[in-house]
Amino acid sequence: MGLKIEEARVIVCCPGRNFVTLKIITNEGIYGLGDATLNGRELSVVSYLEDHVIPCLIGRDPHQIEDIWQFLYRGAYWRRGPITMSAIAAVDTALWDIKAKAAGLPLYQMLGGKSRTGVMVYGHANGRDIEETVEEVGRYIEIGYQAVRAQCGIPGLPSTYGVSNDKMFYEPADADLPSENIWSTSRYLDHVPKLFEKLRQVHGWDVHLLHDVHHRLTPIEAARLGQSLEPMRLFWLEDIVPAENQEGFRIIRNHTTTPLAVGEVFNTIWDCKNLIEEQLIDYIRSTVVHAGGITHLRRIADLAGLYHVKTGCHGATDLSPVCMGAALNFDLWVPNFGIQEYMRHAEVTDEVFPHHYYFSNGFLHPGESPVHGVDLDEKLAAKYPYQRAYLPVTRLEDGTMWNW
Ligand code: GCO
Ligand code: MG
Repeated sequence: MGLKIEEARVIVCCPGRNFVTLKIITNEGIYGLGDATLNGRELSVVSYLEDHVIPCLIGRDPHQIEDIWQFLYRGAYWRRGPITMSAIAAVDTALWDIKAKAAGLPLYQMLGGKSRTGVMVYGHANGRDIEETVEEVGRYIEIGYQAVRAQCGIPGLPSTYGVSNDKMFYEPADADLPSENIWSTSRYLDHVPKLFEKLRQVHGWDVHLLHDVHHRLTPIEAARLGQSLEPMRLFWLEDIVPAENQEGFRIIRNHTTTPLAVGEVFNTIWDCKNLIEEQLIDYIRSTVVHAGGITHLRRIADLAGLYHVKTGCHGATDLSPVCMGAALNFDLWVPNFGIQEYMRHAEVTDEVFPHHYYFSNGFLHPGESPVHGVDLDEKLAAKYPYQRAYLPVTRLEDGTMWNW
């Protein structure tokens, strides 16, 4: 009779933070898991899956990954967008998981095998001021990281993106209603170069340093920041402007050789087509859960490869271990791999999502188990029900709404 999708359900839990997981179960008992977490908008994806996707899956052959992907994307008429693409990603990831399980192979083998021995990751160091941030970068280097993202408090601003009390874990979705951050571009642009000068003085040139601007600048301001950081040789400068206007990157590119990374909020290849084809960026940040799963991310990576753009998948804690497991298999295979973000999950998250991937000497390894290597303990998950949590919003010092 062959393999058939018999049942699919969505599991929402909050072990430390909210996660949405799709479980697809087949008539032969093999099941697959896919991450569908969209930070601050979790329940919209749940509804999309339960009300509009799952009814179409029952009875299908789970091996037909491409056809099911096309059915959910092309067949929906209303295409793209973060809710739709996260839902499609969850289905796609779960189906790849099933295919790998049925074959008895690790997922990276299904994609074409290993292109490298491990996946270089970067960690998140942050501090309230330069001194504390320099110390935190040192801690990451000590535990083996070869690449570290550095974020620092800005004098005169009460809070800043990326700076938290817990140094190994950062969760920005911190309130029942959006909290408000205050932003000043001039204070920021004056401070950040001082941080990286100090980091190079203290930690030298062997460590890769990264920084996330989190969509706060305009192209010409971004160009100035890129220029001022050139002597500090960053691995990348991330999300330097909001990227709806892909052409805006030409201004930045014309002024600086600091490498640019963008794309964690992109959902499809159309969001980065011009950026890639015009070689306006160096790293594409899209990842499995928000960009339509492995099937679509592979298309983005292949396009990027033609234009010397490497991958740098998003890996914040709001992406569940299921996404991380799938991303690591993808990273191990993808020929134009750059780096993988790795923000450690809370212990309780790891307990709910037992997994085979492990960190060693600055690299993550997906493990050799068949499938993507991540499971979900449903009984334990049930002990952590959903809690509404919003990402913050940002205002300028005069009260104007700005990009968070
Ligand atoms: C990153 C990201 C995250 C996002 C978060 C929002 O580079 O890791 O910018 O920190 O803010 O994923 O949900
Ligand atoms: Mg980012």
